[in-house]
Amino acid sequence: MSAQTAPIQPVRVGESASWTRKKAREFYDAPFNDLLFQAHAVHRQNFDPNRVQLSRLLSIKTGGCPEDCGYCSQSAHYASGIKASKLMDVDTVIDEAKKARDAGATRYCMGAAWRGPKARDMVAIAAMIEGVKALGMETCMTLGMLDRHQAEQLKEAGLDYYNHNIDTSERYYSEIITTRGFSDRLDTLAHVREAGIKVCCGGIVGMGETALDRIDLLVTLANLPEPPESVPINMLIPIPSTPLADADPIDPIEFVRTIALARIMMPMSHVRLSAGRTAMTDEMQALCFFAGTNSIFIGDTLLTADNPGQHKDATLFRRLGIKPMAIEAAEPGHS
Ligand code: SAM
Ligand code: DTB
Ligand code: SF4
Repeated sequence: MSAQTAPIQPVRVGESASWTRKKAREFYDAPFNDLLFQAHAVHRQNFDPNRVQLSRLLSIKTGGCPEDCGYCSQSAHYASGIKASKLMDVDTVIDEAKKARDAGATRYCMGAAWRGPKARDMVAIAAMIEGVKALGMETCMTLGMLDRHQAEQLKEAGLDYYNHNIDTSERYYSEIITTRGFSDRLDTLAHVREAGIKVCCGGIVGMGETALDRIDLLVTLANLPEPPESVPINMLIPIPSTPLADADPIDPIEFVRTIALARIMMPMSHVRLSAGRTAMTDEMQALCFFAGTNSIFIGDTLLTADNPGQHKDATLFRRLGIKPMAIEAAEPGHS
């Protein structure tokens, strides 16, 4: 650590004390090298720094969503040009999952553009979970809000992870989404946790939020009764015709600071470099891996937007000496 700068308190691994905004801000605002040094040290104590978990996404029900999330191509409130479709049939989903497994993904994440699932959808959803698990993959679903019973149904079908993002700080949330509140998100997260499903929860940066909003997003996540096992950090993919189409891109250094802070505050969680990698240089992604990110989506599409694709990622991994992580090593707390 530089002798000229005030030392930042080292983080004890596994520390479960609650995080304050002030403490988080000290890390976020520290000289970049100090922040990265600390984040990387925490990362190495908990994970193999040269292994990255690979997930693959599929949109099982696209577009026509009644919610008004200002970043989303799938909201019916904006004319983004995405055609609405019905829920995909179970066999197609399983065939796609097989392709993802053969391309190296160990977790299959299925997303639906719903406010929440309807009772009539649950049979097909359960069959998708069972079918994908039978391929030897971990399963993740993101279907919008869940009540207690729906969370239990997903658990019974064998679901490993549920993705439900809080997206930003509580303060900024209502500027991005008006059709549901921040507390609705927390309620669903509690139902998922109580049902015994692992939590995947993160946010989006680059939506015009302040550094303090990014810090508060991470403080909320780290202070959940149990931090999420998986923390996706998305960089906004600006979608034409949505309210955030012209948002100013985030400074890459601020983005890396956000990743580093997530790693320090949630030392045992997988931090996923999620949406937005097509707009990142290899050097920016390399810094993110150094700062502690250790999960990505592979394949050339996310839900509706582009992702770097197999060739680009294979080249990046080769350049950095990074290898895919096996399922057992992806178990929370494994090092
Ligand atoms: N409808 C469900 C929900 O909102 O929970 C699941 C699907 S939703 C598309 C999953 C997450 O993708 C959102 O919470 C958001 O964090 C992220 N996302 C959506 N559009 C994005 C975009 N244009 N750029 C970056 N992240 C995005
Ligand atoms: C998450 O945090 N990011 C993924 C996943 N969870 C479901 C979704 C990214 C979506 C990017 C925009 C799109 O493909 O439409
Ligand atoms: Fe619907 Fe999810 Fe998109 Fe919001 S983020 S509009 S809930 S699909």
